[in-house]
Amino acid sequence: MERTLIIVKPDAVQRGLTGEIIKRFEARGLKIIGLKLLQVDRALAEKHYDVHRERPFFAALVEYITSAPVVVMALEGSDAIAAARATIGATTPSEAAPGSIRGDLGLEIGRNLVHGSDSVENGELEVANFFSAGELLSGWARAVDGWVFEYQTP
Ligand code: DAT
Ligand code: MG
Repeated sequence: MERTLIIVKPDAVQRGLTGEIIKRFEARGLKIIGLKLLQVDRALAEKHYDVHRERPFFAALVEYITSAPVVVMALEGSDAIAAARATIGATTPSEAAPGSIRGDLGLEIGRNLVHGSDSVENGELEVANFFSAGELLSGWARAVDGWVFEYQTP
């Protein structure tokens, strides 16, 4: 089972799209193992986006993610990284496929609604950056697990 960190970004929370976005990951079959509302501080934002530190948009990115509350989720599932990124869609919403979150709900790269981890390694690291061990319920059994996961019941 892979883990991915999903952030419902400030624009999505402000637009009242939190439920719509969570619904899509739930319907996909991914299992919520952590969920909370928080306001990201500068230190956490800079850590989360450290890979982009030298990019020209870094300051705006940190400003955006710290500007208002976000909802963060840790999700678990087979191929969770690829599945979640497909559900999220391309980085630039105007180019994202219809049916994806960004393709259905957004237009601009600086207001692209949602974050999802891009590798198995980063999924583990990002979940640990946003959640303490005590805030995660890993491996809890859902009634539907055997109908979502053919072989790997967590
Ligand atoms: P993603 O969020 O699809 O994983 P990323 O990791 O490449 O995309 O970039 C992280 C965020 O940084 C992205 O959601 C929006 C912002 N960003 C990326 N490239 C950008 C660019 N060329 N101009 C402005 N913002 C950008
Ligand atoms: Mg990324």
